[in-house]
Parts: sequence; structure tokens; C-alpha cells
Amino acid sequence: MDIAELADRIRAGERRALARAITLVESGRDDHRARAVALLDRLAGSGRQALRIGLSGTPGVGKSTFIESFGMMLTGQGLRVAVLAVDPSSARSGGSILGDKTRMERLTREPNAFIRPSPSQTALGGVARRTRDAVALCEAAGFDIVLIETVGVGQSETMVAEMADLFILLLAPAGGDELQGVKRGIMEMADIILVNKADGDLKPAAMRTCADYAGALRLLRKRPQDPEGFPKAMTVSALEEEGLQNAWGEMQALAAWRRENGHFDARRAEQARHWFGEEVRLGLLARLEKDPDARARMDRLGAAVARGEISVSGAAAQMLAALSG
Ligand SMILES: Nc1nc2c(ncn2[C@@H]2O[C@H](COP(=O)(O)OP(=O)(O)OP(=O)(O)O)[C@@H](O)[C@H]2O)c(=O)[nH]1
Ligand SMILES: [Mg+2]
Repeated sequence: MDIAELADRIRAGERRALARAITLVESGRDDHRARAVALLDRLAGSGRQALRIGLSGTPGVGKSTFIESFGMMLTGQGLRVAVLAVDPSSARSGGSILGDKTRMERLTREPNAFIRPSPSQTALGGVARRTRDAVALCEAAGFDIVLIETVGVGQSETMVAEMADLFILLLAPAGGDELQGVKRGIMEMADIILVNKADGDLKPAAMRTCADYAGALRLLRKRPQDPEGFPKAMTVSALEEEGLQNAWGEMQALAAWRRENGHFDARRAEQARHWFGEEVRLGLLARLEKDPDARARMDRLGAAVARGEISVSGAAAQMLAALSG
């Protein structure tokens, strides 16, 4: 299929065309990359914008269950929902993928939803690019909401937060009354903390955990992109589908406030600039790795550094001078 036709089909919202295009942007082949860039350029002026929601949480907290319930609620309201999973660590076992199939059974069959799992065995830089491109494709295909899911391990949260309009942290009820080991940096990125599993025997613990986090959020430095009362913590039950409409209402209120106050567009502009810089940096590194002369020089200088014949800084300066020469 040629790029013009693929673009037309994506604009028409054809899910198969979208899936094909995502496969294209995931490819590492140079000729595929050229086609992917041509496609993205062609779709760039679509003017369509989805609400991009980043969702993070440790394994087992209920992300898949939440996405199923939340996604079904949104499609029930006539919204089109795309789900992209990000998992650079490839920590996801085969069992989890099978688990997702059953946990997102209804959403998988829903015509107004599109679910795309993470490609395995890709470096973080590659995953970032692939996800960013996939978000752009989903927007061009007219999705109203793009959910970007990531397992709460490592740097993937920062990456997802850098491409989302809203960042949601999903937590489970804590056993004791102390805060779970959530890193401060991740708390600081959260716009809304959802304490999941607020049902049955777990409900009291969920409410305590929620109160603890609400308190912790109040202690964080005030951010300019937040209206009064944000970031906030709430309880939900993905399993019993409780609190989901409430959570959605808060997400909409926050997004609307940010739009009205210029933060929404400003953040997107800042993100675009950030990713442009990242892409150039990655491209430069790739060029370095592909160029045999540069690699030989790296090896030579690396060995000299290892033998203690030249300082790290001196060797790096020599390398950079050779590259710009
Ligand atoms: N009680 C209760 N259990 C839940 C709820 N949401 C999820 N669970 C259960 O928690 C377990 C893990 O749920 P998942 O949705 O697979 O969690 P996940 O975060 O996607 O896990 P990974 O994909 O491994 O990272 C399952 O047994 C779910 O049934 C909830 O709201 N209440
Ligand atoms: Mg899951």
C-alpha cells in the first residue's frame, strides 16, 4: 500500500490501517523509517487532538483491569479510545500478555477501542519514539483519548509523563498505614493518584491509603499547571467499576482548566521541543555507532583510557574534536 493511501485510511479511522502504520513506525529498517517519516509528515496537519493520558502503576495494581473498565465506560459515552502499552524493560512475561487478553476482553472486542501492546526487546529510546509516533497516528485516526500505560519500574514513567497531557498513578491499598515505597519523583509527576481495589475487605485500607497520599500530595511544591485541589488522590474499584466516572470528571476538569489557562498548549510545545532534541541526540549516537572510523577511534581511545594513559575528559575531548573535524 502506498503512503498516501495508508494516510487516507488512517484518517478514515480504519483500525487495520492504524495497526499497519504502527508496525511501520516500530520497524528498525532504514527504508521503513523513511516511509514512516513520510507518513507522519503527511498526517501532521490533521489538526486532530486526543486527550493523552499516561497511566502508571506497579505490577498487579490493576492497570489492565482499570483500562478495561475505564475504557468501556468511555466508549459507552461515545468516545473512541486507543490504548498503547509501554514496557521497555520487557518485564512483562508471556503470562501477563495472556492475562491482558482476558482482563481486557470486552475492550478488545469494542469497535471504538484500539489496543496495542508494547513491542518486546526494544531500548528505551526506541520505545519512546515508537510510542510518540503511535500517539500521533492514533490522533490522526480520530481517537478522542489515548491511554499510554506503563509498568511502574524504571525510567518509563518519566518518558510517559513527557508525552502525556495528564499523568495518572495507580496504587493498591497499603497493608500498614505507612506510605508505599513510591519514589518522590514519581509522586511529583502525578496529576491524579487513584487508589484501586477500594472494594470488599480492601476498602478501609484503600481509604486510609488514599488519605495518606492526599496528605503527602499537599506537602509537595505547588505547580503552576495545577488549579486549586490538584494533584489529588481518589479511590476507585476497577473490578466493581466504582469511582470511574468521578475520576473521569476530575481528569476532564483538570484538562479543561489547563486548556483555558494556556498550560495545555504550552506543555505540548515544550514536549515537542524535548522530543525533537532527544531524536537528534539518538540519531547522532546511531551515526556514531554505524561509522566504522568513529567506532575504531572510540575503541582506541577507550583502551587508552582503560590503561590509564589518558584521562577520561581528555579522551572524550579528542573524540569530539575528531567528530566535528
Ligand atoms: N479487589 C480488586 N481486585 C482487583 C481490582 N483491579 C484489579 N484487581 C485484581 O488484581 C490483579 C491484577 O490485576 P491486573 O489488572 O492484571 O494488574 P496490572 O497492573 O495490569 O498487572 P501487570 O500487567 O502485571 O503489571 C487481578 O487479580 C485483578 O483481578 C479491583 O478494583 N479490586
Ligand atoms: Mg496488566
